[in-house]
Amino acid sequence: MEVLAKKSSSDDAISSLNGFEVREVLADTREGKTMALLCSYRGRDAVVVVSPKDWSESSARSCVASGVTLGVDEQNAEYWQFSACVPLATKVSIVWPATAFHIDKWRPGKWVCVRETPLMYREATLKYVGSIPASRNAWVQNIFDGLKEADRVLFLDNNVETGFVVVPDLKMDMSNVVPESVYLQCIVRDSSLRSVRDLRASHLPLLTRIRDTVLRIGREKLNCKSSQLRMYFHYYPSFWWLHIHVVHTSFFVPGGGINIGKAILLEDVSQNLELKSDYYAEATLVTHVKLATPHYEAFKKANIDLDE
Ligand code: M7G
Repeated sequence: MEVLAKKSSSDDAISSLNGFEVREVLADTREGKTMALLCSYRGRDAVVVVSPKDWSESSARSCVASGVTLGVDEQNAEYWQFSACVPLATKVSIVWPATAFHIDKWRPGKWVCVRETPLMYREATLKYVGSIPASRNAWVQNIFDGLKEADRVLFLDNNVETGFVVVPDLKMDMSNVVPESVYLQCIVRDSSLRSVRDLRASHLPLLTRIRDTVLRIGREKLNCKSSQLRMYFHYYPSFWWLHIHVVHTSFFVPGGGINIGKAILLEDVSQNLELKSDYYAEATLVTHVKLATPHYEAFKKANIDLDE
């Protein structure tokens, strides 16, 4: 596990955007108020994701209170139009050094539907998953080892078989925690569980305990009712270490994270496992994959025609 743990040294610490040079706009999702920029920083690639934190009554009030300089765009009788540069609280997420995996995640591309049979899973997906470097999951190991995000952890049970951690997702704005901003990750301790494909009826007690624990944390610590929290797996996930997304029903999830063919509700998974222990080992799962990514290439390599 030592190999996985990755800590940034103080030399690597990023404390300002000085030195970041924008090379390309990777994604422009105005709907989600997010821009992803490919930058160079100290000779290496960086993905910088910028999104305004909030546009609310208090931001409008502080805009007026700031006494900001106004340049007249247009004036007609008593009607005045201005452009102004107002300071806007902004969430900045940086991946540095960024690999092709991080850059491709943001770059727009074409997606194809995959009707994944168990055979396709074995021949293509598992081979792709086997090729992912262990370092991709370093951030998860760091959380379990208490090296990172320790002060944010809401629940931790380190039991190797039955444990899990509940922690705010990177997408959650921690500077303004209201029920509507709740986005948590619940990650199981057992790293041999990679996705829903690995789940069997024997995992039902774990899933039930996760559900009960998360709903209790929601109620007691985050002021969320059970009816306001959606819990779901991704298939395919980006990180193949089994985790459950826990998201408030009013949270705008960017990047299609709650699309059909991607999100599978925890409750649905539990019911299917109750009906058939190997449901997720045997089922054809309909999902999608982005063209020209290593996962897509694994299907090509296995001579599987995706009819794109
Ligand atoms: P996923 O289903 O594997 O992929 O979810 P997705 O990114 O396509 O949804 C992984 C989830 O983990 C995402 O919601 C990420 O925002 C979240 N996440 C990723 N990283 C690297 C971290 C991290 O370092 N800390 C926390 N707390 N969450 C992370």
